[in-house]
Amino acid sequence: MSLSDKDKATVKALWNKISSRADEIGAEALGRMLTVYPQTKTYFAHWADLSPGSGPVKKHGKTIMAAVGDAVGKLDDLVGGLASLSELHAFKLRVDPSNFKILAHNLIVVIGMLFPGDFTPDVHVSVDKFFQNLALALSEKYR
Ligand code: HNI
Repeated sequence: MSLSDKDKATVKALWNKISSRADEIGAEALGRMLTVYPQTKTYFAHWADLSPGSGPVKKHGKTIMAAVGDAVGKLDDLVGGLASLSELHAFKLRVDPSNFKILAHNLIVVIGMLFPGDFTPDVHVSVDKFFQNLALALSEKYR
């Protein structure tokens, strides 16, 4: 389901509130994904430490959230905006696209956890749609 103008405005407003803690959100979500969905660890086997709060988890959490912030600026064309990142995950990293939804889920959990007052049901709906569309855009180059 594509994002309505209201969804886009809601996502942008939320991002303005949470972006100063983006690194923390990314690290927490990535650490949780690797712990709760251990099948995702296979892609990061070359890291020295995959446990929550480790150096590589913090560093990559920051990288992921920079890309999420970039996507917030491209809500009108997520497929085009994320094309090269999709290509990288499809052909170089060979990440099964089902994992994008798993990370999206963890990001939503962490945003709700760190910003309980802002994460109303309406915001939850728009943010969920955003991450589902982001996951879909990242999956675009697989076929
Ligand atoms: Ni992902 C590298 C963004 C989901 C596995 N990933 C990146 C990079 C960005 C990025 C940015 C760095 C690219 C570069 O070096 O040019 N990844 C994102 C985003 C999402 C996502 C925005 C979804 C929200 N990636 C996932 C998932 C997995 C994944 C779900 C696997 C479970 N990504 C990787 C791996 C790398 C990676 C593996 C290389 C990391 C490294 O350190 O070698």
